[in-house]
Amino acid sequence: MTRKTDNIYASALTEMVDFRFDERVADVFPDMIQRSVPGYATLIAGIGILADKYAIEKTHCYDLGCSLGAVTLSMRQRIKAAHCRIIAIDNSAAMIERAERIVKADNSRVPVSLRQEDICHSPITNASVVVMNFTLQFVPVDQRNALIAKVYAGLEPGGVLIVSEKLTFDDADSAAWFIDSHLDFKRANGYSDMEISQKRSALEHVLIPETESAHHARFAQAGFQRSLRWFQCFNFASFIAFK
Ligand code: GEK
Repeated sequence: MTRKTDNIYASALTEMVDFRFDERVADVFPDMIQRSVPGYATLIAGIGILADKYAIEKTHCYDLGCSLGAVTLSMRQRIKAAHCRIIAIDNSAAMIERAERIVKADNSRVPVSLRQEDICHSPITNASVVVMNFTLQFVPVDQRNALIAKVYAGLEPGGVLIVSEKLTFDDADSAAWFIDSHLDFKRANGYSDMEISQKRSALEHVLIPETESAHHARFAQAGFQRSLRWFQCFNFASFIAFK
């Protein structure tokens, strides 16, 4: 499949509207996420390995905010536990339509259910692995505690939650260094300064990053016994929390 180039913010926009996961974004998504999220491919592969490590026979593995299903496919191709089902959820119709075609074209054994739903309202049951790969950052901040608490309640003992997020930093010097380095990463991947700045404005009220300590505190508050940062590349990190 040829990868369409993301040039959504390449020409000057007269009016700035908040970023949405619509048809235009879904069409260029693989290119957009690869060029914007440092370490994305490594993360996807790593999540497949972790899913295989923690998947328990006859349980559900969730991909919350699945977009085109990259995490779903990685988990599907790795999980060896018997009779697992992957439940992949996104509230964008454009993403789910495309994810259905992509998952159909993959012939791995683990069954997949795709659902167009708001993850804040989705039931989480009988789960051994729950993944939110760059999704929590788009959930309104005042709904995040309830969502993580719901995931905790839906996990079986021994189950894990994997959360990848863009991070912010309490100390202004560190924050500036990471933002600047991420800009260098995007420039190195061919984004112009205008594209970077227009995308930043579009995301300003939509993607709300938090600090690493805020994530660990939320996991602990929900009841998780331990959480670790297992991956970081520039200001993008992934955590695993253990029930
Ligand atoms: C990947 N995990 O390729 N309910 C359901 N879906 C949501 C919600 C919500 N409340 N809020 C946002 N989304 C993917 C990448 S992208 C990250 C995830 C990014 C969905 C939204 O529609 C989008 O598809 C996804 O979460 C976030 O590993 O673009 O930076």
